[in-house]
Parts: sequence; structure tokens; C-alpha cells
Amino acid sequence: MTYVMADLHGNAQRFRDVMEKIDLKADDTLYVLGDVIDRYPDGVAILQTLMELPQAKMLLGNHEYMMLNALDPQSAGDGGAEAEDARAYALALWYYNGGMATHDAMNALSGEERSRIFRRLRSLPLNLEATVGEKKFLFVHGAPVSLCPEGEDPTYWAVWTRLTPDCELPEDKTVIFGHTPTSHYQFTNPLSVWFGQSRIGIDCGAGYPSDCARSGRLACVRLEDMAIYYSEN
Ligand SMILES: [Mn+2]
Repeated sequence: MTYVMADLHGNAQRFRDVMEKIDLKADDTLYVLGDVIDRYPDGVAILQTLMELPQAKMLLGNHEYMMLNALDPQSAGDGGAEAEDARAYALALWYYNGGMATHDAMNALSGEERSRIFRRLRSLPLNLEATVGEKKFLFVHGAPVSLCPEGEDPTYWAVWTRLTPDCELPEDKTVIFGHTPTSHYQFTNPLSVWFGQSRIGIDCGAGYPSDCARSGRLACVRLEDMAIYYSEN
């Protein structure tokens, strides 16, 4: 079976809850469409779990991208004043978006383990494709990289862009995306998976605070039959 989830945002309780429900088998595949880290404190632990899980295939999200830009020695630039400014800005942007809890967890690791995590994150794809039965799917965090306008940075574009309900998308495929909570497309509380025109939004706000007026949860879709599993609130 083929499962898809996105935007876990460090929420180990919601992740565990959904993993128990889907009860992943050795020949299943679990696509995780980015933003495993930040907001809740367990993002690094979930990342480590996914790195050891042979069924897991992960995409880069804007939060992993922010962490690389803020911490990865390979993103540090040449050490000049301009590079230092860019680094300081990257850290501020990351903290503004809930990165501090992740930074604390990274600081508690050995340098070797941090390097292993950076290496894995740097290697993550921006999009993935899969055929399930007769249906073709394109997995993205924010948007299909094939639509990146000329002159824009493809990584930045793919992880930060928000899809609209009617923007043009590659035909003949269903695009499954995270990044933009489904409350942008429909009013439901708690948030639910959104089915649009050849696009399915699955970020149901697992990163929302638990005392938020709109309650978030982690969603996982099984593509063979479109069964949806939600974390309990
Ligand atoms: Mn995102």
C-alpha cells in the first residue's frame, strides 16, 4: 500500500498516532512531503525515525530548507560579510517560523549525527512521482518544480510556493501537496484533506498549537483507495 503524509512539524504524538493506525508493512511505501521539523519539539527525533525507516521516501520542505540555510556548514558561504549577513538572516527567518525547538534538539546531538542529518536533507528531492494502480501522482511540498518561472531558484520555488485552487498544473497527474493548510481552500474544523481539480491538499495543521481555535491534526492518505487516517485530537 502507498501512504502519503506532510507537515508533521515535530508533533511526535500525532505522528505516532497515525503510524499506529496505518500499521506500515515491509512492502508498503510512505511518502512524507516535507516539513517534518519545527513548531513542536520532536522534529529531529521524527526525522531520525524516518531516516531508519526503509519504507519512507521524503521530500524537502521549506522548514528543512530553512534549517540547512541557517545551520549546515555547506550553506555557510565564503565567510565574508555578505555571507555572514545572509546566515544571520537565515537563522532569524527560521526562528520566526518555529525553528528554535529544532535548533535545541540539533545542539543536543553529536557533530557526526548533525552532519548525517544535513547530508540526508541536502539529498532530498523536491518532487517525486508514483503510479498507483492506473493513477499517476506527483508529490510536492509547495509546488511542481516544472512550473518554476525562469530566473527563479527552483528549490526556493518548490518548497515555498502556495498552490491556488485553479492554478495550472501538469495534466494527467494528480498533484498531492502539503505546505498550505487545507483551511486555505475550505472551512472545516478540525481540518480535513482537500480534494480539488487534479490536486489534493493534505496539510491538516499538525503543527497548529493544541489550544488553537481551529484544531489541527496529521492526515495520512492511502492512495489505493483514498482512505484517510487522522490523528486524534
Ligand atoms: Mn511548508
